[in-house]
Amino acid sequence: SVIPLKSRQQWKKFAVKEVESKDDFQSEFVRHVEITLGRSLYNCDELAAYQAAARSIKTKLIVQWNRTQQQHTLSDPKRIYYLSLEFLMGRAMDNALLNTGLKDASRQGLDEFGFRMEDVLEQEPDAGLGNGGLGRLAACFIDSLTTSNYPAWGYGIQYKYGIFQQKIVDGYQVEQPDYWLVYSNPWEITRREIAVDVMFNGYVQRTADDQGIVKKSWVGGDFVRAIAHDMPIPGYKTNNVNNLRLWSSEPHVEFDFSKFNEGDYDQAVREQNNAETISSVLYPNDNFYSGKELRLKQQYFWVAASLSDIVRRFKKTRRPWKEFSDQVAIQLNDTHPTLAIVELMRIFVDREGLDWDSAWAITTETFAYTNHTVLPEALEKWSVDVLGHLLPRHLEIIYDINLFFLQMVDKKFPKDRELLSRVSIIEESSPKQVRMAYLAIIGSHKVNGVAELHSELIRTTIFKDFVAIYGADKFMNVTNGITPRRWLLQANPALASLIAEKLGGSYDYLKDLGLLKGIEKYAHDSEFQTQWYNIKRANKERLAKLVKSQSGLVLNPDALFDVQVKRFHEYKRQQLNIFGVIHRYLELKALSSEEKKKVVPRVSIFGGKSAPGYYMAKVIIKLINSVAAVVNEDEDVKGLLQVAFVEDYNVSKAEIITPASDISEHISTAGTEASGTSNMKFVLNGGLIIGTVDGANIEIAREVGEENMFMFGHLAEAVEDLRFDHRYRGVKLNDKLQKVFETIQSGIFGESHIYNDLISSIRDNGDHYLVSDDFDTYLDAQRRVDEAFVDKDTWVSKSIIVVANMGFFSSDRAIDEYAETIWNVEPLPIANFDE
Ligand code: T68
Repeated sequence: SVIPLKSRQQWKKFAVKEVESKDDFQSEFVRHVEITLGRSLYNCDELAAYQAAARSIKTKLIVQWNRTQQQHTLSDPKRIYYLSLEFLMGRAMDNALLNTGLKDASRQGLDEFGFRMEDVLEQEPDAGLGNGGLGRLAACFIDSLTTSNYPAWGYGIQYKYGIFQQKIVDGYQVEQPDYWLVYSNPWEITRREIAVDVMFNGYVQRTADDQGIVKKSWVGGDFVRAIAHDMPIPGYKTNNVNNLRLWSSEPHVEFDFSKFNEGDYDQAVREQNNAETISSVLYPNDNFYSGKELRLKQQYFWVAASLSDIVRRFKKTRRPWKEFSDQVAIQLNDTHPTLAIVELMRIFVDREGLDWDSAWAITTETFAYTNHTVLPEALEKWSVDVLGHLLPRHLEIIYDINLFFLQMVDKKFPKDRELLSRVSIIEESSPKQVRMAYLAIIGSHKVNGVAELHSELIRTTIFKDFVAIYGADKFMNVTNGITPRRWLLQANPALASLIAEKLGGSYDYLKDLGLLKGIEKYAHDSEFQTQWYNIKRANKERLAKLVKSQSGLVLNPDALFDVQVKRFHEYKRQQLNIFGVIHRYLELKALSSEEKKKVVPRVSIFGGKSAPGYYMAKVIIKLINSVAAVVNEDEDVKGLLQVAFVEDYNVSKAEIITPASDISEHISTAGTEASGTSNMKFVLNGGLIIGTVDGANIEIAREVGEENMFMFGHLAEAVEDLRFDHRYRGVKLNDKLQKVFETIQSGIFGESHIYNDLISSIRDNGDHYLVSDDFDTYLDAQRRVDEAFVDKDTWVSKSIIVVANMGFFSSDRAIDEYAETIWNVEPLPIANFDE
């Protein structure tokens, strides 16, 4: 499969020319319009322009991708494999242009052909292969892995339908399918030759060898084929191009003609459809586990294909198995890929003939697990029956892992039966369940949380017993981060440029975010403040344009923009925010016209999706939209209060919304938001935060200074007692919240029965998320926000100071921490060499 040495010179004469200049770009562009798309200059619309431009840029990426992979093959470094069921990539084009330095050349090129870059970029559908923070974290991490020159692969699923598109109809969320591949994906290479056959069902066969040793093998099941789709991942100013490999499912045999000829057409088609169903849709739940069999099928399908690929790559090096974990680090993004631990044991023991103990030692050295939540309803547990039916051999291996683990525990803590039942991988309930988080811990050498408080909480609550068993060193923290390339340079080019100017004309800070500190000394420089303010103001206008195009609502860009955009969840407490808005509305209506003159105008902006089956979250969305309808039409509060709901919040809308906030809300019940990452994005763009003492808010406050944050609410330590109080003494509503509830019940926001369950969940059913407990201090924090906003100079100086101190929250820092403390890998820069 290799071109012979003597032919290589000839080959190189025709080496693909990299796209570097405007002319290169235009030449590739025309070729793609005419040859790839079969169109002409008489028939080239913006969509065609996007598709041709994307393919032209991809040319450069692929050349570098090939070079990177070739060098990795030669130097054979340890590779990082990031297994994530979600990669919330958003759009690829602007990111690729900025990373490769082709933006100006291609802008000019497009311009000369009569296209505006902005319009062409708009043609790209978001790659919405994720729900929220977890999926976006994977996208930021793969960006940082590449930019920092780590040899890394992402593995995921190429869902045919990404996260649904949200429409708001009569104030309610309506879901529509997100068929993002309609015009195919110009960024990927489909490699039909890289196909893995994945088995399901079947049974375990036992055969004895000459010495009477029983060998087990899994046989007799049905096959589904996994096909590789590769997305080249460019880094910022580096030749390193990593790979994101996404699998799609297909029937194993194209079509069962025997069934077809027997006249069983339906059955033949059904089998075809069943196979394709596996990769057809992303499950739309965030922080919630639903236990559907198809989801388990997705997990094994993806895990089996990815591990087969990883093991095949290792085998090509002809190294002994004991070197596997020196060459391979596999990071489990949550428990979704936990079956990989079991699959690797099956490969080692059943197929490669390793003894159990050696196999186990290598396996645990290979894997590490990241936990993203302590919410009990989000922890994965698969029914033993379902798992055993789908994956009979894997269930046996899980039982063996559990047996050896419990024996070890029993040795360490003799006769503690309670402990054994608490930590057993198998929950002895009916039906019996496999606790995936426990399996992930036992099969990994490191377990990490995603912010300091969260990592402390997993050590002291849900995984406490495992700390006693393994010692505290196995459990660590790596605070999340975000990529400053997408979330500053791409989302806010004007601010990125102003900062570069102040830092001596260099964009180096985008790779070394600590350098931001250098702008702090200009925080009180009035010319700099004006430039800073004007950029924020322009970003607010850009957001106002988006809102107007969606709903017709015209926002006042001089008002304080107060933003809460994230998935809808009771723990994230959008209800607290909207109750606060209703309170503000009532107060404003009671003011005299003299008093109104002193009010700080405010625009409350919401956005986010609810899981389609999450009733309470959907009620909250309806309430927000209904409040918006009333407030925006009320002459009494005109110019003082507006409420906007941005439909279909996604990555590309986040790029417009994030740079436009004055204040953003991160107001989860303390101890529930593992980290949050949008908090970091807003602050990096000069927005201040109103937030609870939760997740990464705490570390942000430490870095940027508490005096520059608006913190409120009960602490995590208090939560349990407050809930206990609610249960036994009932919930006390203060007058203001009581008044808000009465207003809702008066029917001015639509028939009051719509909101009965929302109100009762707080007033009558224990207020699990402590809305009543935090309402007063929330209003007080909002009052402090209003007061601070009046003094423009101080506000802008705070905005500058917080940005200057955000260096820690780059995902480059997070990835370096993983590399050093978990994976034990070093960067490997790619020379711009030829062979
Ligand atoms: C988020 N988790 C955390 N889960 O909520 C957030 N869940 O605090 C954290 O910053 C982020 O992870 C990154 O660490 C999620 O986004 C999910 O989306 C999810 C998806 C499937 C099943 C369960």
